[in-house]
Amino acid sequence: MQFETILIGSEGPVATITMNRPEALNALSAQVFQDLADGLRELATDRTIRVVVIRGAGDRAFVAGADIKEMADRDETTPEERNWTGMRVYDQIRHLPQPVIASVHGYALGGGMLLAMACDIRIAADTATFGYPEIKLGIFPGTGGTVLIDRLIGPGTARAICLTGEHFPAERAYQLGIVTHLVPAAELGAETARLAELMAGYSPVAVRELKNALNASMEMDFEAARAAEVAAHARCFVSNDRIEGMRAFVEKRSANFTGD
Ligand code: CO8
Repeated sequence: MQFETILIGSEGPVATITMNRPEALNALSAQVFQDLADGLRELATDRTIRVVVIRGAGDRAFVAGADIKEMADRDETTPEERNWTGMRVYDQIRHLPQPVIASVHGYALGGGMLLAMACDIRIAADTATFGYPEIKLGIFPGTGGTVLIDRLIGPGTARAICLTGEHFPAERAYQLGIVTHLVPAAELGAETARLAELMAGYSPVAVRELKNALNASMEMDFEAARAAEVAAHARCFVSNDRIEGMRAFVEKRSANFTGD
């Protein structure tokens, strides 16, 4: 797959998306959103890929937010459309059938922190820096940014992060749940690979349906989410992978999941 602003490569069942505008700290331009949408669409239907990793090129940033220079130059007549376009890309990540790992080093700011939060697993180097600085630009975190942080870490601290715009270190992001795994910077690649390999060994059916249930919990009310969980679990239970997983346990061997 060839794109202007991102690189997508794979090693066995693990695909890696590299945000590739290091000269702009991997800022999210309209072209980046377009490339991500196209790349994710292809990955979603690729049965050989079982885990997706998102990382930033260069040594300074995961992603330093939306492209401010592009936004500054724009006489914005369709801000709502731009918001929805970005939001749909974050939704694509949350709804991708494969688990998505954000492997974060350097700056993860604004839309970059949101990109990480849209991923299922967020592993960060202890030297990484987070924040929602949008308020300093005369806007606030759009493209679903207020809603996702609120659901993820709770309204009190979410409000403070949005309103102060202050940067905070990876350790704080870990305490808040913005980051799920924190490692010394030198171990980021190895720990990302370990987690990817671990999840690549699980049933693609179970992983997909688990994500459906977790997304339903985030997006629906209590009863509707529980009904969606029951339906997702039932689809998982009738899979060949479920039979294989349980047989393998009984026969004291590792399971060989095929995704059927
Ligand atoms: N957009 C465009 N270019 C950027 C961005 C960005 N977000 N961040 C950094 N760059 C560029 C710089 O302009 C600079 O380029 P150049 O060398 O050509 O001047 C290069 O990257 C290196 O950056 P700095 O020289 O600034 O490096 P510093 O070490 O001095 O500072 C910082 C690093 C602190 C990360 C600083 O670059 C910074 O504050 N960046 C902006 C962070 C930010 O405010 N992010 C939020 C953006 S808004 C957003 O994400 C949500 C918008 C919602 C969209 C809704 C659509 C309607």
